[in-house]
Amino acid sequence: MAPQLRSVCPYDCPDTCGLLVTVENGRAVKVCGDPEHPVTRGLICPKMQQYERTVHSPRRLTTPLRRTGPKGSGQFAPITWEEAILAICNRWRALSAAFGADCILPYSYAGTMGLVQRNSGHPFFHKLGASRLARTICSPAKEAGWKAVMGDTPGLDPSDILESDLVILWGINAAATSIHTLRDAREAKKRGARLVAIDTYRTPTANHVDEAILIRPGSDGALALGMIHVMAAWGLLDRTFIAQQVSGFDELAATILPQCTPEATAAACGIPVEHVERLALVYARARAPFIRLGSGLTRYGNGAMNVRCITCLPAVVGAWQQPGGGLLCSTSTGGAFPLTQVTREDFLPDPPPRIINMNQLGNALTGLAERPIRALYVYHSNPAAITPDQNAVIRGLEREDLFTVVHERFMTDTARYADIVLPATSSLEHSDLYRSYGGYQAQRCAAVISPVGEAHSNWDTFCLLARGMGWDEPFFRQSADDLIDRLLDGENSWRDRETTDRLRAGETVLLTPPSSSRGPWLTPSGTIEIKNPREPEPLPRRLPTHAERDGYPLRLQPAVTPFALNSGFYEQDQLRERQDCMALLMHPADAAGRRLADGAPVVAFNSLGEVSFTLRVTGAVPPGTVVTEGVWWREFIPGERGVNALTSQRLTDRGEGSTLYDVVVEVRAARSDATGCNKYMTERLV
Ligand SMILES: Nc1nc2c(c(=O)[nH]1)N[C@H]1C(S)=C(S)[C@@H](COP(=O)(O)OP(=O)(O)OC[C@H]3O[C@@H](n4cnc5c(=O)[nH]c(N)nc54)[C@H](O)[C@@H]3O)O[C@H]1N2
Ligand SMILES: Nc1nc2c(c(=O)[nH]1)N[C@H]1C(S)=C(S)[C@@H](COP(=O)(O)OP(=O)(O)OC[C@H]3O[C@@H](n4cnc5c(=O)[nH]c(N)nc54)[C@H](O)[C@@H]3O)O[C@H]1N2
Ligand code: SF4
Ligand SMILES: [Mo]
Repeated sequence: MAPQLRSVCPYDCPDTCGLLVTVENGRAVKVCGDPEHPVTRGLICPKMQQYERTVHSPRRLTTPLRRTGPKGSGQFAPITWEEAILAICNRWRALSAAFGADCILPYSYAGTMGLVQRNSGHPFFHKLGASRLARTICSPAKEAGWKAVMGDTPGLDPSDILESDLVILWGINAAATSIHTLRDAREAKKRGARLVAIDTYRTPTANHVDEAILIRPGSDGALALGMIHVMAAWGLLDRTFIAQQVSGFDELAATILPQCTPEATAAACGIPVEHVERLALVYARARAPFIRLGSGLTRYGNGAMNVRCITCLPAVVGAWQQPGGGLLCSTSTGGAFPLTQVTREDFLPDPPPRIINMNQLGNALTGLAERPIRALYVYHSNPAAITPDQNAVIRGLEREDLFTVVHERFMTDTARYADIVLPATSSLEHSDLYRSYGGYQAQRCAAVISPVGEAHSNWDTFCLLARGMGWDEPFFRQSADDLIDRLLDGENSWRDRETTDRLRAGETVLLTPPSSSRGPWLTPSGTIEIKNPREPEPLPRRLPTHAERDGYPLRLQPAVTPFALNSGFYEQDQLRERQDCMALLMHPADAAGRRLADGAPVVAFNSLGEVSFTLRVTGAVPPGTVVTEGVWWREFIPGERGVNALTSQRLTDRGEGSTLYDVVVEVRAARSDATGCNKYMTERLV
């Protein structure tokens, strides 16, 4: 029988599922969930059920390539690795000598979440003296909002949901993005819990809950403060818990809460007054209310403040005292492994080079007149598709004088603009150590097949580049497994010797946070800080979003699809077909007002750009909001631009995060010659 080998899902997903891979004749032929995994217990999402189709896709890049046509044309010719490394290092040496090494910018994010492969560019670029990248596209505002109230208190164990009697899935599309959270929430429901979702449209998660509350984008802070107002007015707060463990409530009550009436809240959130009151009542009366907070609501100009307001809820009702009660943003297991052994901050020059915010790549490539970026190295990220303000990013990538290298598994929208493309391994072809950010599991895994074609892993590529630069540090002569060993050196308060030995042996382990998620609170005052004097805004309050000042009538939500992960998985035809085509979901009243019919080709536009979609008229979105799901590859969309041509480079209130959901647009019919469905669908129809 063909062997089944253990691996871990490498994608940017909180679940970090255990996998079993069947290998035949050196090829992965089947991938399924590992039933012995203590957390994920064999359940994996549709995206990964045919991972072998990604790994052995005919679209895989198998050799290095050199550009032969205009930038963006996708015309390339194969070259050898030696030629590629020589060309890159020669160019970087010349640029560094002429302009300083900080004219080189690395750009990476989360193609793989393994601790070694994900971070393996850091030591290289630190030593090179390249510009640094602030990797803040995902959810730093969530962390900032949590931290403002709870300090360094660790996140709850997600399995606490099972003991809750009220689970609120707040701004999280768990059916798509966290299937094990949904599994546990549904189990809690079977045991009698009520499930509520708070979102901006009816996502697939809404099918599993007792009540879906659809609010105006970015109004969550208002909703949370309104709930506190109602609970205070009705005498439903836990005054003893507040007196003993919370600071700043009285000031909140005196200065902020009076304006947060149910009427003002309902108006801000676009829901009836009774819904605000009912939610407050249900929350206050629950024995152990559990809030699972997603990231969608944090990607706004007021994102961190919204999280702060919501984080006050469990404090004012004392939910933290009950098993099953509380709030989970994410688990941060950063302390478990000495990551600086990989990132090597000590390689940085003194003074350290400038930092470029990844959300503002467009500005960095087009607007730094004095010290322009002259070389870009992209690895495990697809900025031409996923980064806000796509028009600015692409204008930058089109610059003839920008030397761009892309290390990738596929010919992505970004790779099309490269001068040199390097083929990357998939997770089945390299070793790594994985830890979850939605739970406490960690696991080491080795390659289960040889690299496809001439692909190299991120780490191996940086070792080749280090050699090409003529560096003789022993650090760059190690293997990925040597680095994993370093991450597992010694024990610490997260993992004792036995756990560490089991990790070394490739078993899944559960890390133990060194302190409790239910207090003592790891804040400077030792209390839950509703008032935080170290914040520019010491008290939570209602802040406006960016886009409400922009003057377009419809809120746009660039949401996720269950059948892709950011711009990943579009290489699998079957998954892409399940997404139909790049659609814009609109409420019937908004469509009627614009004389637009279901299936019509439409264009959404704002001051940043315009994007073609196929209209889907549906009651799943409330009036005033439009939704598109997925980050499509350019070759499968009706127009020239994807949804991020409409999103902006503006940052969150705290954390310098992206504001991808803080967008407004207007929508019109497309010119009559535009095709309504994507090219791919059209091809299928003819
Ligand atoms: N299938 C799939 N899984 C994924 C991903 C994917 O693309 N596809 N992406 C992965 C990544 S990188 C991440 S960060 C996570 C993100 O996973 P989640 O934390 O679930 O975040 P999002 O899907 O961005 O947003 C969650 C929900 O928030 C809603 N939302 C948007 N704005 C607001 C608001 O103002 N208020 C409220 N209450 N809700 C709002 C959106 O409609 C969406 O349904 O998922 C990961 N998993
Ligand atoms: N409109 C819109 N924009 C979004 C989002 C959204 O929901 N909507 N989500 C946002 C969020 S939350 C995030 S986190 C970002 C994600 O941004 P990215 O992390 O850039 O996301 P991906 O689209 O997954 O692109 C990762 C790329 O890495 C490649 N890859 C995978 N493994 C490896 C490897 O081992 N080595 C190398 N070299 N390459 C590898 C994959 O082929 C893929 O093309 O996007 C953000 N942008
Ligand atoms: S994407 Fe998430 S749910 Fe799907 S297999 Fe990977 S870790 Fe599990
Ligand atoms: Mo993300």
